[in-house]
Amino acid sequence: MTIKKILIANRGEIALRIHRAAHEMGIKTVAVHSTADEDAMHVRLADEAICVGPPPATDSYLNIPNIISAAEVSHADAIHPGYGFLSENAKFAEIVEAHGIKWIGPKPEHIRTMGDKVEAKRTAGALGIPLVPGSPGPVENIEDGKRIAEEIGYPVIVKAASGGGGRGMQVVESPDKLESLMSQASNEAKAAFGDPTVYIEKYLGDPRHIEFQVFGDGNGHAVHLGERDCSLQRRHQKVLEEAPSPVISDAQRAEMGTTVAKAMADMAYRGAGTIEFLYENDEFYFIEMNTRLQVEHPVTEMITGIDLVREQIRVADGHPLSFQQEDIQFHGHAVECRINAEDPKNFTPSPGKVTGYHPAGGMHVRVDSGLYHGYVVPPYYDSMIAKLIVYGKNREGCLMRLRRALDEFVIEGMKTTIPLHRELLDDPEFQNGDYTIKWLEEWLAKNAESDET
Ligand code: MV4
Repeated sequence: MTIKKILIANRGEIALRIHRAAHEMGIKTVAVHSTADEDAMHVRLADEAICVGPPPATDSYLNIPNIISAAEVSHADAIHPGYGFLSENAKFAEIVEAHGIKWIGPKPEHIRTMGDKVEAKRTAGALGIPLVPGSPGPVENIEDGKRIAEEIGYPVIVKAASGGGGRGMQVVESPDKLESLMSQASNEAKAAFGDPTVYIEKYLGDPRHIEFQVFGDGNGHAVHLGERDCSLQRRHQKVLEEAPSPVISDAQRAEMGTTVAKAMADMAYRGAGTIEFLYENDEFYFIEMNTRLQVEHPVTEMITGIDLVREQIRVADGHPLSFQQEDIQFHGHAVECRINAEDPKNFTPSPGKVTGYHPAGGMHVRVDSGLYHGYVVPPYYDSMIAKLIVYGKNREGCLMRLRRALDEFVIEGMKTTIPLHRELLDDPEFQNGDYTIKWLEEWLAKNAESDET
């Protein structure tokens, strides 16, 4: 036991987030970086930094041999993958462990199971988590598909078993369209993931996306840390997340939270995880589980006071959870705005040099970002450059503080989505928490129209 040095296999704000948790525990950090990231803040902060390849992520942040070599030469005794990149690569997790390096993440078998959406549903269902009605397994052929779709009733949705991010998904309104849309979904799945396997679900027309944070010690103890409402998305990219959800009661939270925590205990889940649901007409329907720390984890940290990254490191080091379910209390409200280097009107990327920088601050305001004055945002990676997370005693107070924080946040030298968040805050429907997964795209279309006229 006792991790002394962590290699952080990531970049940007999440690499900083992990570095901070490690240093607060007296643990040294090793940064890895591409040649495009030599001047990045995660490289500057870390105790050591090792270049793992050229700018394209496939050659650097996804380069398993180079990252393992970096861990060996730096004598790191653990690897934290952050989110994205190698974080849900079961093979990588196995390789890390085979090298005697601690994997700060879930057991590889659980990463693998949840990576297959059909297996994930089967597992969740067996553990008592409510599912979207649908095929019990992969749909092998069109006869199979027709029969299942009739059973559950149209409209249905065809999804890729290896999917995620909405690729290889087709909504089918009527039986006559099933055959062509099913083969389209299967072909897209084959092209995108190398796996043509598809499954069918009842299509929910206007749900919210609500996810539960879970945490396990890997030995049969697990807790939940409440939900996050992530319904505000554009093209399957989350834009703003909040906790708690404006529509979930304390009783609903306790009930579904208990169900998911029990499920994680039963599977002896280790580390941080997220159980994703669609929520419609007061019912939860499981769709997927993410076996990683998520971008939006800070809103959960804000309302619980729990440091999720510290806990990930502790559990990976063989410690029991530092809290039990009854120790976890929910206080107030938190919102996260994802700030991207993009044109707020058309979302085209806008990387460039930071010529002016003044992050928001003050009470209950958190900025997770690798930006600094003079930094050049490289064009090769995700366009998210900062997260602004704000806490308030209640949702209204939180939104008032968020408005103030957005008004003082200055990033010069590139276009950012700060103005978009500022406009969103002034919308009465958003203020009322009256939104579903379709709401943001409709709001954006409506705003684009009114800009033209
Ligand atoms: C659905 C759905 C409606 N009904 N499943 C999109 C990404 C993938 N992870 C799950 N997705 C959806 N699954 C059923 N049975 C609608 C979506 C969906 C969506 C889900 C969450 C957040 C935003 C979304 C935007 C469009 C579609």
